[in-house]
Amino acid sequence: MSLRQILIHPDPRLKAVADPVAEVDDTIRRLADDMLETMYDAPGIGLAAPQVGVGKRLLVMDCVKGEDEAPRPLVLINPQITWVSDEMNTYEEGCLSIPDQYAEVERPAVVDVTWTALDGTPQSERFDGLWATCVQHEIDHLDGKLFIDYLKPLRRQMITRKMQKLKRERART
Ligand code: K1U
Ligand code: ZN
Repeated sequence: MSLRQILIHPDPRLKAVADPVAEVDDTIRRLADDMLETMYDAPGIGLAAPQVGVGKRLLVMDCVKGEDEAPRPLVLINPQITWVSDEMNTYEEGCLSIPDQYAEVERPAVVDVTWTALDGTPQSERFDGLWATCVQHEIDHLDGKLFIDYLKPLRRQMITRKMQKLKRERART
């Protein structure tokens, strides 16, 4: 397993719609392993393949909160939201591709998701709470959408400028 570099916004690879995974092979299994390691190292609760520069529809997440609770790493290949609740939930979201910036985003509180697992079997689950917020945030990444796209243009511009400055500073060091 190895750590992958997380792309920082703005980057055209974060705006592209990712391609479906045609076959779960060794390349995909290694990508999933690397992404889980990268997510835990960051640390984060989710990570989508475009964030590490791979335009495939694959995401990982683990929203287990307490230290005393067992980790629950999930790998979702070709995930699809099949149902959303009318009830909405607002959560202060962050993003590993937009470091140190947080904003409230409103999304459906409960979602049903289907996907293919690493062993190739079809899966489905109803997610709520932070899991529901996270899976929607990550599926947005697969569609080239960032949480700042839900904000008013001025706020989005301010955050984008901060990220451009951060990238210039990082390139100098
Ligand atoms: O997609 C990403 O960039 C990962 C992102 C996921 C996410 C966070 C909050 C709401 C929705 C989706 C993160 O993991 S940001 C880091 C973070 O939230 C966190 C880090 C350490 C402990 C707990 C949370
Ligand atoms: Zn994100």
